[in-house]
This record gives sequence, C-alpha cells and structure tokens, in this order.
Amino acid sequence: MLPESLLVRLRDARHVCVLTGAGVSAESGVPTFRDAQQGLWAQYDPMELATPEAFQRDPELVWRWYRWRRELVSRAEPNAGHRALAELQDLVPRLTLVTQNVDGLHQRAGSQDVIEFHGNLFSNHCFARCNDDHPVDRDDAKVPVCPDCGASVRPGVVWFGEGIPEEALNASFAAAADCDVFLSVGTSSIVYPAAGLGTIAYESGAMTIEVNPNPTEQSGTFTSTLRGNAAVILPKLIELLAH
Ligand code: BJW
Repeated sequence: MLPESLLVRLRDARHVCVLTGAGVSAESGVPTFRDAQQGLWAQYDPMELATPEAFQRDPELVWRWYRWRRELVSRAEPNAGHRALAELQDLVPRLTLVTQNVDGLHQRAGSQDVIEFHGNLFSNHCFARCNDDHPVDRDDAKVPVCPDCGASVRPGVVWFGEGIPEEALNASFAAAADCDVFLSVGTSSIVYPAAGLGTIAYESGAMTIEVNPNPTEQSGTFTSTLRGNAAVILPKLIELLAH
C-alpha cells in the first residue's frame, strides 16, 4: 500500500529527484554489487575489482570482468521499473534522474538527460588520463593500448577513490537541494557521495522515500520506506499518479 501523503506530495511536486542503484536492474538479470554473486565470477569480490589498484595489479582480470558485464548488459532488457521512471518524466513538471548504474538501461527505457554518477560501462579512456576528452572506442579481448601515449585503456566508470565527474556531481547536488520529493530506489546507500543525496534533500525540506525490498543502513533517515521490488512498486506508483 502506498501512503496517501506520498501521492499528494508527488501530485503537487514541482521537482522530483530520483536516485537509482543496482537493485533497479536486478530484475533485468544484472547482478547487484553486494547481494550474493553467482556463476563464473562468484570467486571474486566485485568491490575488489572496482578499484584503480586492482587494474594496476591485474589489468587483464579487471578488463575481462568488465567485458563479461558488457556482454551481460547487452543481452539485458529494461524492466518495468526502468519503464515506470521513463513515464514519470511526463507526469511531473521536472524530473532529475541520477543513476549510480553504468548499464544504460534507463536510457534504453526512454529516460532522458540521465545523470550517470559512476560513468558508463560502454565507454573507455586512457588509464594514464592523457586524453580524457577523447574516448577510446575499443572492446578487444585483451586490454587495448591508448593510441596517444601507449598506456592501458580502462573502462569509463568511477572506481573507489576516484572523483565523481564534476558536472554529474554538481547537477545531482543541486537537484537534491532543490527537489520537493526525493526517491532512492534499489541502492544499499553505502557508497558516498551518492549516499549523501537523500540527506541533502531531507535537510532542504523534501519528502524522501526509499524503495527497496530490504532495509539499508540509511532506512531510518527517510521520511518513508516502501518495501518491495522496484519493478513492482514503481509501476504501481505511476499508475496511481496517472489516474
Ligand atoms: C533491490 C532489488 C529490486 C535488490 N528492487 N531494490 C564518506 C564516508 C565514507 C567513505 C567515503 C565517503 N566519501 C567517499 C568515500 C569513499 C568511497 C565510499 O563511499 N566508500 C564506502 C564503501 C564507505 N567513495 C568513493 O571512493 C567515491 N569517490 C569519491 O568520493 O571521490 C572523492 C574521494 C576520493 C578519494 C578519497 C575520498 C573521497 C567513488 C565511488 C565509486 C563507486 N564505484 C562503484 C563501481 C562503479 C563501476 C562499476 O559498475 O563497476 O559503483 S562500486 C558500486 O557501488 C557501484 C555502485 O554504483 C555503487 C553503489 O552500489 P548500489 O547500486 O547501491 O548496489 P548494492 O549492490 O550495494 O545494493 C543493491 C540494493 O538493491 C540492495 O539494497 C538491495 O536490497 C536492493 N535490491 N533487488 C529494488 N528488485
């Protein structure tokens, strides 16, 4: 059951900000980071592969992991949760969609102007950062080499210890501070600075809602929590909002 107060706030909202995490893509068959991993890569901790140190130590291993994920995501389709968020952009005066996901499924579902907080799985750049503005369009089986400086080419995602792309960071912080309703969907709310956006929104007077089947470390800080899968809760929310 969705609280009436949430629907009232959503109907009156001037600006809705949504932060999504890996849980939104779970029902598309894309594994989350901290839920149990299965199959080929079960022996590896994703957290230990998503660092510059891991790439420095064993670039081939990290490159293979990202190639595997690219293949997996290429076969995946957006689910009802992605589609509901694409519909939401037509139901409210202003929507800012910030995603920590690197899979591009929101865009494939029809969401526009998505802020990619942690980059994109399908882009690459030089590990030595000699030429950040010129993406290296390669998906070789082996780690490609930067045509400009000869350093290794790496996936265009944000690893632990790396800064968030400045434009994405500024736009997300501004949206969190400006919105009337903030939805945090399918994220464990552990990784900063993304995990701080809900607090910024709350302290700026927004109603903040967490959509997740499981409690998170930050559940207590939200105005309200909706327990369930994104692909079930979000379409219900859209249906109620549209009628
Ligand atoms: C469902 C579901 C369904 C399942 N429906 N839901 C402040 C305090 C402490 C530490 C720090 C801090 N500020 C910065 C840090 C350090 C660090 C950090 O946060 N560490 C924490 C672990 C403590 N942050 C950084 O390093 C960031 N950089 C930075 O801050 O730069 C400045 C700086 C530099 C140097 C030092 C300090 C500061 C960068 C973070 C980059 C994160 N990168 C990754 C990999 C991206 C590339 C890739 O995809 O490979 O991003 S890690 C991984 O975690 C990925 C995700 O985007 C991110 C968040 O994970 P997410 O999406 O929440 O997934 P899960 O698996 O954790 O949760 C899934 C949830 O879904 C669960 O809750 C399920 O219940 C739920 N669920 N099914 C709805 N059907």
